[in-house]
Amino acid sequence: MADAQAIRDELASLAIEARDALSKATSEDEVEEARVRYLGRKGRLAQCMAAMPGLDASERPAVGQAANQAKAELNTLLDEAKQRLAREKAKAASAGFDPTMPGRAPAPGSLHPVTLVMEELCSVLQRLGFDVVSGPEIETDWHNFEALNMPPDHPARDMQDTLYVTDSVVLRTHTSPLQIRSMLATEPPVAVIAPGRVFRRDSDLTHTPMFHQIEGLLVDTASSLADLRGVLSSLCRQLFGPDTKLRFRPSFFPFTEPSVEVDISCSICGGHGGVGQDPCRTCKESGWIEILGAGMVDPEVFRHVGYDPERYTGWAFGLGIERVAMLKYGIGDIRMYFENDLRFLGQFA
Ligand code: FA5
Repeated sequence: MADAQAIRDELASLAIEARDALSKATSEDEVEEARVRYLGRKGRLAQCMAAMPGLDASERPAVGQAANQAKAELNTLLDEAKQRLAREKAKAASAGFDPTMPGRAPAPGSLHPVTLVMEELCSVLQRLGFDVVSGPEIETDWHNFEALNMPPDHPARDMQDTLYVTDSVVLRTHTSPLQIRSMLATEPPVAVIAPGRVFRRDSDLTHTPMFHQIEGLLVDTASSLADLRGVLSSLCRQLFGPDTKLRFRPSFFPFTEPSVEVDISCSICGGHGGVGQDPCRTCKESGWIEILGAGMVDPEVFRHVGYDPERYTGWAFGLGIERVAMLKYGIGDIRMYFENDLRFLGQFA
């Protein structure tokens, strides 16, 4: 038979000890330790409860009530100790606050060099009167190739291999499909530019599988290559300085006739082919660097979009933005633009 008085004494003394321990606790760990010791499954209160069935039936209600009171008191003591510690912690944190210290500013981000050059190109061309248009990066084969005179099996497709989403839908390989979309959407005169991302199966020092182009298209009744030259000269001088020279070389694109490739004098060596005694690696000592393809819109392309080739003439150009950014900032490896190294990207703010 258990001793009711002994249980009562134990309940009283565990309450006194718990009060003492919790009022002195200086950490959450110490509070938890006290909880386990007094209120835990094998703690002192649980031991008192375990002894209850051995009591005389007449004594059980009173001892049970005393045990419940002790339990309620222990819970209150635990809550108070936790609240006290939380208050002390908050006070300590605010005690270290110095309102005269400079704030911790978040590191400011900066625009990507490709974005900077794209915005500069767009703003110069918009001032010359071109409207900015955009179109899908996942493009139909017809807009990307066929309407631009590249039927299936045309050899020019080899230079622009890409991912096929279906047999007739591709990741666009250039911004030239925007020529087609713009002409289908409106009657001449047309003067648009189309900046955007394009995709090809390319990868080396000067080629990435994803890159950016800006397309330019002008169509009216009397446009000529001389106008194109004027627009491009003004664009390049704004970008690379007033002494920049322009060179047109004959080339071939299936959707322009005649076609040209446009070089600018090398901004690294000033067009001399070398810097002091050193040969210029950027232009491979030629003094010139290719930045875009261009030409007069092929009459066959006009037929595809329902324009009368007897009435209208037009020219178009497509410029690689990473290439221009490499020249402008003197970057030797195009892949650096896409490695996301903040030490590199932070230099273009
Ligand atoms: C074209 O893409 C034609 N659509 C351009 C054009 C438009 C011609 C309108 C006539 C009329 P090309 O494949 O040469 O042409 O690419 C144009 C420019 O994109 C190149 O001069 C180069 O600067 C850039 N370029 C091409 N491939 C890559 C690549 N993989 N990575 C980075 N830049 C590239």
